[in-house]
Amino acid sequence: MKTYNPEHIEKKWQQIWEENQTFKSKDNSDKKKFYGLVEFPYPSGAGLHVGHIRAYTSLEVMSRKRRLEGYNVLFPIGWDAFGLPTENYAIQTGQHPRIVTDKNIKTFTGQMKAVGYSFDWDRTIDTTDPEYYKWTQWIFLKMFENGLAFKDKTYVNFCNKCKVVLANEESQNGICDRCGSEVVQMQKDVWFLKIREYADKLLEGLDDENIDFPERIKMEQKNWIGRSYGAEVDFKLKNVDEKLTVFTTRPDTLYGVTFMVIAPEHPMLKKYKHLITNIEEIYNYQDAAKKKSEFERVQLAKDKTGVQVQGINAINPVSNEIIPIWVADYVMMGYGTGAIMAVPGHDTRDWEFAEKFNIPKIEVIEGGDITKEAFTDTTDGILVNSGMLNGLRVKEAKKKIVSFIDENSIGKSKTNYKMKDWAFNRQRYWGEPFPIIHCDKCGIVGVPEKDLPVRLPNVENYKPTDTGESPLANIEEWVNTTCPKCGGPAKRETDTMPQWAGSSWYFLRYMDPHNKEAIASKDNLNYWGQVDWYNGGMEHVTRHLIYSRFWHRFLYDIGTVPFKEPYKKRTAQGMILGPDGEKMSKSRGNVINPNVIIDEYGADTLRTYVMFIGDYEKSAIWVDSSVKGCKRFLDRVWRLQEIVTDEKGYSKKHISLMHRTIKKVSLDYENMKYNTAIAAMMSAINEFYDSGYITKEELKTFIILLNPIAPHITEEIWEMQGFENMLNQTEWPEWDDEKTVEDEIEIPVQINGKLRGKILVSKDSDLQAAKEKVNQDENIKKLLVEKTIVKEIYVPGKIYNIVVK
Ligand code: ANZ
Ligand code: ZN
Repeated sequence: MKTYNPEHIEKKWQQIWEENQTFKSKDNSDKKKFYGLVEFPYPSGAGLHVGHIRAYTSLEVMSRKRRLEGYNVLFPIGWDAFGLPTENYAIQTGQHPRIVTDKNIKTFTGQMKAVGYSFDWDRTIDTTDPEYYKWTQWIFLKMFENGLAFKDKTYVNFCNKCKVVLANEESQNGICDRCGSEVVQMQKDVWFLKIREYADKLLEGLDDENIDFPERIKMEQKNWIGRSYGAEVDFKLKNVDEKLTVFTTRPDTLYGVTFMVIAPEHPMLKKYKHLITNIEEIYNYQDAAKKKSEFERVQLAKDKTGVQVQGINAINPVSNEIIPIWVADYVMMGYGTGAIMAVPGHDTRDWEFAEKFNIPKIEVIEGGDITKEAFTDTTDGILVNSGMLNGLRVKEAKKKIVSFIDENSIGKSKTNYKMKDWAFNRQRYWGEPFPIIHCDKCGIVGVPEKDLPVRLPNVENYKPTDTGESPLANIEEWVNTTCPKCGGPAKRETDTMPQWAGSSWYFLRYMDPHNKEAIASKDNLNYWGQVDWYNGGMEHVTRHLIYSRFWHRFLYDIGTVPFKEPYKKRTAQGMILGPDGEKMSKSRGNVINPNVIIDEYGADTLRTYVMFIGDYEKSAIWVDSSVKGCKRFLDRVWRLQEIVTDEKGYSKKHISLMHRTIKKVSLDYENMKYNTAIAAMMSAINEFYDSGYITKEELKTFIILLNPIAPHITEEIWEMQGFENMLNQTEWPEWDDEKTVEDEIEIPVQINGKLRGKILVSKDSDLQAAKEKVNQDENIKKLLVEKTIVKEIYVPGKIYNIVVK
């Protein structure tokens, strides 16, 4: 028999699949459909890494299994190709980002094909292709027309190094996500998408019965949106006709307010500067706050800072007490009303502040010791020192005070969200141009649909300008245009969209990637429907998942797509760590290149190992020796062909092993327990070798089970064994639960206490049946010649003892 030569057979099968268009999905087939989606990669210069392999192989396995189960499968791939690394590379090397991108895409494509992925390559999309971004622009235009996109001046997180405005999510910890340098606040004109208006719908969608997300992913989404129920309460100012409105989730603690805090940016400071006697001190404090990032202000503010606003005071609307007002940077202008009622007895931040500035604390909920710390665990607490609320539990007190506030017009119930509107632009070149024109007469005007796409023009220099404007601003012949409304001179918007844009709807385009009239045809949208299973990184279950659910829900609301939620099921893989147990990185030198593994052992070994490496959802350390172990496993699979017998069907000895293995592997795949599925196949193979044979039918079933993981070697064995057609045209095997129970077992036979042989008996056979088997065994028969049997003891299922003289 020829030896197992992965290099040869892998190229051979990849070519056959390509020539036969084996994995081409058909639109609108009669078959059941399965749409498996993996996060399309950013084609960086570094090429595919083993993390990608782990991310993609899971749904690759599912897609191959579903095809064998009779489904019409859509398993597409594409390129999320706009973005900074390519642009920075273009700046450094003077090459056009288009050329850089095409080169990288070519590398990625070659690598993915070498792994043997069953993608439908005819549906490949590229977010930087004008035929694609035409529709990204179209969706933006629809949002603009529907009042969900607006331009506003605000403070933005700006990275001085990347020269780019960052979304809050991209500047967490006050540090630029991309380059790691510190983020500063800068006033800019910014496009916003009103994602907040969709907050309730996005929360609601998580409870949709068509959604099957793991609880931890739902939690991530909920926390990100951060809905909190509370009230806005008005505090009148003393001697000034003005009210200061606060947002509180704890209106029940209103009698415990001993001071108020406003954000340094609060407009009241400017409005009443003539009444404030220490205004200089406050200006200084404002300047200092400007230099801090939101993270420093909110998370790191262990040591509280602040200044009392001298000259104005507020009045508690229920107790009528005079309340001092402070400015402090732990209150953010961007959340609630930018002002709070401080309750040091029951809020930790307020307690630290009061402690530092010697402000009194009032206990309004019984149970703690507020001289030592804020008492915050108040679910079962009873109100005290609280006038009309005394004696009530927190929940009842909340209800009572909210209706009191309502009736007396001193405030109202209010829901707030942590999630801010989405700052939706960058001052960079390599992104989608906005389909927007600025006209002096008509204001901001959308580009007419017929003029889409607005193509990126060529520029000489990809560097953003020092004022933070996009390099597009320098191309006059592109910038200057005519207003589609009045025909007068006008200018194009020169910012570009953020990288999140193209990935917010790509799953729809795969359903009909070449459509010139629409995102996708109604027929195709109806046929493919929801993505059945979406797998990707845990780092994308907040922003990307929220953004794409938002765009999709909007498209549903305007009648473009026929279903509310884009993804039925979402899962996330764990990371692969380097052999040193650390995150793989170039600088550490612990990066494993998949090509090296393929060259040395073959793609099937790479795939097997990456699926065998550990719990799919947990991080796992790369171990070279285990890669070799996986190669040995495949070698043994290959050599099963040397012990194939012609016996029909499953052999009596292996029948329960076969059914057990089919069941285990089938269910484990469904539950993303690829490692235990492979382990079950490894132990089955040990049993075949122990028996010294495998029947043709057993081998056939076995290689079908292994096929989704190791498709090349299994197709080759299929062909060598002369099974009908190709493996990818066969059906997934079924199991019979009754046959999974082992009914024939091997038990030892002892003669005078010594192990002399083994017999195969049915589990519940009686002494008579067992005796028959013993008598048939040639070895034992020989040993009993001329001996007198004194006693025979049979322990069913355990042992057969013979005592002789
Ligand atoms: C009084 C109070 C008493 C509060 C108490 C809490 C505990 P979430 O759940 O995050 O919505 N707050 C309101 N606006 C703020 C802002 N702009 N910057 C900083 N803090 C702000 O929390 C809402 C609570 O955070 C509000 O309820 C307010 O403090 C504070 F025992 O009001 B609370
Ligand atoms: Zn005009």
